[in-house]
Amino acid sequence: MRKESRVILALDEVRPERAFHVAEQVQDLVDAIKINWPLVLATSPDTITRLSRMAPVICDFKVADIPNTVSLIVSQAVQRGAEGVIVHGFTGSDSVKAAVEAADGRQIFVVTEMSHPGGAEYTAPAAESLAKMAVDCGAAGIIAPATRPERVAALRKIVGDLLILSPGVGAQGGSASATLEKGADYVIVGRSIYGAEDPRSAALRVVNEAKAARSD
Ligand code: BMP
Repeated sequence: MRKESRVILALDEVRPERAFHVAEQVQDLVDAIKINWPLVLATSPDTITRLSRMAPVICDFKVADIPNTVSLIVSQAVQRGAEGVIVHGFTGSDSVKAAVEAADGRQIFVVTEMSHPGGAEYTAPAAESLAKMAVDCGAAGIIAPATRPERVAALRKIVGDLLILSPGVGAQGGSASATLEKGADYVIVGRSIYGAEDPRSAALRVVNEAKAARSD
């Protein structure tokens, strides 16, 4: 995955034409495009391949299953052009290891503490051990909440130089600069870019904020 703007677009737009239009508008500004079930279900799995011609694609399928099923899902995503796949970690280390093996050199990201209010109920108390497990299983990185930047800082201490991708900027109230300053490598931004009247200008605003926040 590129590491230039430090901004990843979460393309949860479900109108196919609009989704591809947004992707075209911002493909050179973002380091990756993250897609989730809404767009895949509204279009087809071929969307992974189509978008991968514009930017690296992360399949946010939050895979949570037994190792065999995890492996099948990750393989399908990678064969269609995904550079990365997001999985849950509460399934246990055998499932996460199966994801890493099936990724065949592509990147696996493990969800730790989720960004929404409910994320504080079950995922927050387990976040440190999920992060440690991500390291032990050979994952490329973790997902940590931009809505609670102090948690990004705490999880950074556990994951060392693994990548931290942080959703929750904009629509969920998180700030790109605060999250990057606390140690995230990338912020993930959805609605405030794809839902904007001018997605390119909206993306540029986040990219400029990210640039100003970075120390390197
Ligand atoms: P938005 O910027 O519109 O809130 O989108 C955030 C994106 O990140 C969504 O695709 C959501 O599924 C994802 N996400 C999140 O918001 N919080 C998490 O803890 C994990 C996620 O993957």
